Amino acid sequence: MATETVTASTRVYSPFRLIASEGDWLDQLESQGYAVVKGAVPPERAQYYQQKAIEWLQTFDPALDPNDPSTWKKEKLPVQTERNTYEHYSVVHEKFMWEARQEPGVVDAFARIWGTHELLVSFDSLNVTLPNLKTPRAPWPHIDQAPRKRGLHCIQGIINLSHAGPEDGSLVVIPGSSKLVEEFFDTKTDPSTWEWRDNRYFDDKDMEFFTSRGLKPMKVLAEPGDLILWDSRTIHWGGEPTEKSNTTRAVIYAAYAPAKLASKDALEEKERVFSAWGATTHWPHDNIKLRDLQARLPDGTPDPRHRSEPLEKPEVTDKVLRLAGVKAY
Ligand SMILES: *[C@@H]1O[C@H](CO)[C@@H](O)[C@H](O)[C@H]1NC(C)=O
Ligand SMILES: *[C@@H]1O[C@H](CO)[C@@H](O)[C@H](O)[C@H]1NC(C)=O
Ligand SMILES: CC(=O)N[C@H]1CO[C@H](CO)[C@@H](O)[C@@H]1O
Repeated sequence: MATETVTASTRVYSPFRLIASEGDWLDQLESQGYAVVKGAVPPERAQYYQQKAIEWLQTFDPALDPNDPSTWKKEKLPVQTERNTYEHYSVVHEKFMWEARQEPGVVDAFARIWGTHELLVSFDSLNVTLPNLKTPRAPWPHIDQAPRKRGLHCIQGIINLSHAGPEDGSLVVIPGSSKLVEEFFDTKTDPSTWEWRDNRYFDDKDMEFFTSRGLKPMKVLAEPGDLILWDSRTIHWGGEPTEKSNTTRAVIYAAYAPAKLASKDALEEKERVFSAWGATTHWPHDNIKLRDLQARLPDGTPDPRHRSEPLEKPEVTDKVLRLAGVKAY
């Protein structure tokens, strides 16, 4: 993917297309912009990751019992992003996070998407949300691909570790929106406003373009071990649980892309991020930026509980180094 300096209207086209066969999840990913790969992670493994995620929270608050709401103290939990995810304290590189990223069923799903096992993985966050402990957030429709990038550039993934029923928090998508965003940008926006950032929010007026064409939001339901996939051009947001939900939502965000799509600069930056045990964006091969390593309290001061490395370091095998982009395939 070329990333040379361009004028405002220049578009970067991807040569990739999803090759699906009848009735397959790839079909749905292509036509609707999202899909669920059932049972990508065996149930006992999903339970193990979920347990490890809870244990990680308990290293901040040993009294935390996920089954006893009276023990949930928001102020004792590690600092979260405004999107309710954990990306500080090197959690992104905890051993269980890397084990999850290497789950054969997850890696194989992405290998089918891209037609190669020579993949890079994102260093993305963990979401563990205790029910009714967060203030509900209004929908925040967005895509994670720059308006200038055209065609398929990135598929995102959620390794779902908890039950996501109609009342629970889960990913909300606008099925079919991946097919319309380019037309939206071309007809409703000014190319000089297009940024390189792989992120674009849609306000109520923008959303009319999609709703007037019959598109509607849909919460993606999933069971522990399922892999939720979506095209970065699909409009989506993190859906809120209702008051009826009593499920602790646990998910790991992980996206994979062919190593050969990464530029030399992107690989160098990825190596830098990896050696700092840092987090990047949702993207595995491009849009690599070291996020602020330092956890900050709501008043902006550094969190004294800061950790500069994982509590349980991953086993740094060749496989891990290749997925991390540190070692070439
Ligand atoms: C994390 O999960 C919670 C609960 O479902 C949700 O409200 C939040 O938006 C999620 N974060 C992201 C980035 O999707
Ligand atoms: C959640 O709610 C369901 C239905 O009300 C109930 O059967 C289940 O035991 C509850 N689980 C927890 C962990 O509270
Ligand atoms: C902590 C957590 O999310 N637990 C849920 C995981 O998924 C199982 C099966 O759907 C639920 O029963 C748990 O409550």
